[in-house]
Amino acid sequence: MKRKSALIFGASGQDGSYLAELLLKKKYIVHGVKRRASNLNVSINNDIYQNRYKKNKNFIVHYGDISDSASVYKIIDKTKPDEIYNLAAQSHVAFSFEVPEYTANANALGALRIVESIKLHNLIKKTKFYQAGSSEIFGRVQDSPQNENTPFYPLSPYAVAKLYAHWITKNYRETYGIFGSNGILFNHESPRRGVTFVTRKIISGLCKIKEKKQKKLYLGNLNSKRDWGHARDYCFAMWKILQQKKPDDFVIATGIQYSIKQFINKVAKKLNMKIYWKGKGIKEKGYDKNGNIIIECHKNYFRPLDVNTLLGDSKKARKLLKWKPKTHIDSLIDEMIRAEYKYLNEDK
Ligand code: G4F
Repeated sequence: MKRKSALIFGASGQDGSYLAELLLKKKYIVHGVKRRASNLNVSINNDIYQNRYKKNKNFIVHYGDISDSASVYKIIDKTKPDEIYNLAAQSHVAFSFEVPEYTANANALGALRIVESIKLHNLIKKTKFYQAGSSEIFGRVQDSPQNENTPFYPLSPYAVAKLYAHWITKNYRETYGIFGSNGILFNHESPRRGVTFVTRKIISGLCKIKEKKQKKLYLGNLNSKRDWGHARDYCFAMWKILQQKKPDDFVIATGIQYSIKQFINKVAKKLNMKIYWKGKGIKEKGYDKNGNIIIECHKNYFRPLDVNTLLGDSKKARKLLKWKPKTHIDSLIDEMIRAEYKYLNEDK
């Protein structure tokens, strides 16, 4: 039987690495698009990339950039894959306020470049397309929990761009019959998460404070609530979405939410650190048992506009995809703490 082939834009990120592993296990030929970087020490995912795939002849690296039309068209024409996953994005919501145009180019027009290229290369009957959507599009939530029918209300340049990508995928599906599906994914974390995202930042910070390698952790809004799952489970959902007979849109979430402060308390408990909270708003501080301030809020980490609460209802995915999250938040935190200690020891 002929092997299936998949093309992943954003293959060296957290999700790209889990998805590539899954597809290789399923015997796909995997084409991964990666941006060329002058700095070789880019991220831990780069190591995953170098070490795990280097010798795998079923993983083929293509250098390109989602913000460059010619490279997108060229790679799609060259590979003519059965499945395309668009995971490439400027993925940091706070940073999108600093670089709104770049964010729109990568996150909104990136999706357009792919669907247009599927159309231009006559791949509509062959290639299925997965667009990585985000729960950020619910923004100022109009209903709770959020499902596929909840009205959108994006609150950042990131979310506005992701909403364009969502609609252009739907538009090409309805206009040209492209098999284009959106996964509306709620927050998903793992040891491969970048250190600027709040879960990894908290785990990394508290481990270092415990090991006396850092004195304080500075954060922003401690009261926003998120629905956190494991990236590995969510990548499995991406694949399932493309195995359906018809293209469709799916919310992928756990259905449980915690505030940033509750997440900190959970991590601290696992590290046998008790945190005593005092103050309110930006003045709220976390103290250790000796009265030292170990957590403080800093205005630099507050967003001009934040999404205060996100809680997903993934009933549709559970029913039609027969998908459900496998990893409980406690196991996710345990895995992230174990990995953090590994990184700390390697640093030594
Ligand atoms: O970890 P975050 O930066 O994730 P955010 O903004 O929810 O976005 C992530 O999930 C989305 C899915 O819904 C993805 F689309 C997106 O690409 C990304 O993966 O922040 C989570 C919350 C926010 O409310 C933020 O204000 O944590 C709050 N927070 C408080 N202190 C902080 C910090 N966030 C960061 N990054 N750094 C802080 O110091």
